[in-house]
Amino acid sequence: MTTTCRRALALVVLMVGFSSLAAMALPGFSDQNIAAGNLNPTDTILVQQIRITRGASEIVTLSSITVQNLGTAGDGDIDRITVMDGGDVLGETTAISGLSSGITVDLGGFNMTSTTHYLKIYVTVGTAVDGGETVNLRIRVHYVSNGSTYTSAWITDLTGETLRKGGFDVIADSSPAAGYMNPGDADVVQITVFSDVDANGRPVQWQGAGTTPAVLVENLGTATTADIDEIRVTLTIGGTEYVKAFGPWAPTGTTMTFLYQDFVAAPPRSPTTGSSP
Ligand SMILES: [Ca+2]
Ligand SMILES: [Ca+2]
Ligand SMILES: [Ca+2]
Repeated sequence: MTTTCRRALALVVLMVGFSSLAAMALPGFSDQNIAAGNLNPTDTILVQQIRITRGASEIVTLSSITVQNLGTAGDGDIDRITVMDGGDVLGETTAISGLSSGITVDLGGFNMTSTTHYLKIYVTVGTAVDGGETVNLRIRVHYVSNGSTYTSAWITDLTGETLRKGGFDVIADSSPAAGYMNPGDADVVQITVFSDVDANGRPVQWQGAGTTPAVLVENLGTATTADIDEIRVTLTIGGTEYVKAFGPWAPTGTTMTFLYQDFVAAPPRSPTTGSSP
């Protein structure tokens, strides 16, 4: 190779380098790691937030986003996807079919007036969830920068969310270990913790006086009404105990039903209305 040839090669490499520097001026996208937790039917919850930054002299318009769910929640589990900037809705869709492979939400040509914006992605949960389905979104942004169109790389939600069927999101057994009971003995045989742990900020409220059961107790063992004399059920809600005092174990079949008024004489709360707790 001659000296002239080497100079020509060096020049080509240098020009490629300049070209790469120009490309680095495009906007930056980063996931903000929203960990919403459990989502219940009818909830509209922020699940992903993306920080977008542009250069001070760069003119950027956001055209649309592609949204894909990498989790297991299907078309019937999510009713709506909404994209917001601050308190403004930039776009939304109820055409959820195809979410597992990617759907488009039109942002109407949103002009980035600030150098930093936060795209907020909300999902509205449907009413037919089984519970346990997962939402783990990833987004790519289609935009115009200084007159040229671009598509960002995929931006994946760093923490996914889980759909729960509503009401109590976690039910855990913390019963004492199995033991023996003799005639005349009374002891705690079961402790179960029902928790409302979700992103909707609404408490589970128990049904007021009426015929709707508050608690069902079923004996899955072989002891009959001749073997079990009495039962007592204690509900502890927010540190307050509501007690059904000792009374005869009198199941219908295997199951005994306790009503609200078995625990409280005067309702401390109105019955639940509205969306899922
Ligand atoms: Ca998330
Ligand atoms: Ca709940
Ligand atoms: Ca709740």
